[in-house]
This record gives sequence, C-alpha cells and structure tokens, in this order.
Amino acid sequence: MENCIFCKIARGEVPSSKIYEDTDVFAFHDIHPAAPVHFMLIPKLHIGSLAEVEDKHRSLLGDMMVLIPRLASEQGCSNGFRTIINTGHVGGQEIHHLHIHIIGGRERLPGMI
Ligand code: DGP
Repeated sequence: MENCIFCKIARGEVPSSKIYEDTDVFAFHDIHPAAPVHFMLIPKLHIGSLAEVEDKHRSLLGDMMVLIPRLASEQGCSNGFRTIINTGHVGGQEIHHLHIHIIGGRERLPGMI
C-alpha cells in the first residue's frame, strides 16, 4: 500500500529500529514503548487488520505465531511476555496494517487489561 506507514517501514523507506526481517515479515521496536520491551511484528503483505484476515493467510499467520516466542526470548523476555492485536475502531487500532504488539520486561499487574 502506497501510503501505509508500516508498509513503508517494511520496505525500509521509513526508518525504524528493526529487530528481525525475512521475506514475509518485519519486526521493529514501537516508537512509544509501553514497557521495557515493546516491539511489533508485521506481515510485509498489507493486511489492514485481524478483521481482514482470510483463509489464504493461514500459513503466514502461523509462521508469525511461531516466530514470536523466539523474538521475545532474543529481546530478553525470559519470564514471559504479552501479545496484543488491536483491531478496528473499537479495538483502538491506530495504524491500519495488521501488527502484533509483543510486550515484556515488566510484570502484568492485577487489573491491567
Ligand atoms: P495500535 O494502536 O495497535 O494501532 O498501535 C500502533 C502502534 O504503532 C503505536 O504503539 C505506536 C506505533 N507506531 C506508530 N507509528 C510508528 C512509527 O512510525 N514507527 C514505529 N516504530 N512505531 C510506530
């Protein structure tokens, strides 16, 4: 997508703090970290949100899920981490390109969503 900021990051047209890249996915630190470890994993393919996922994306999404614990461990999340996918208006999604937040380095407190 021409004007999608995350497509531009994945193409290297907008700078980011990259932590991983392969032919299908890109991972980079969140510009506004919510915890000591906070990065995002995105598909290079423009998928607007989780609500727009189709059957043909099964293998891509599976690969992303398998990759997450490896990247989290490399980023120092030895005692666990959180994964968040904000979806659509009600989900508070700001960037319309599917992204998985991986958050760690700080314990989730009781009552915290
Ligand atoms: P969400 O609310 O789930 O759509 O989260 C979007 C996240 O993307 C938010 O935590 C800030 C981050 N973000 C937005 N623009 C940029 C950017 O240009 N670079 C980086 N690294 N992160 C960004």
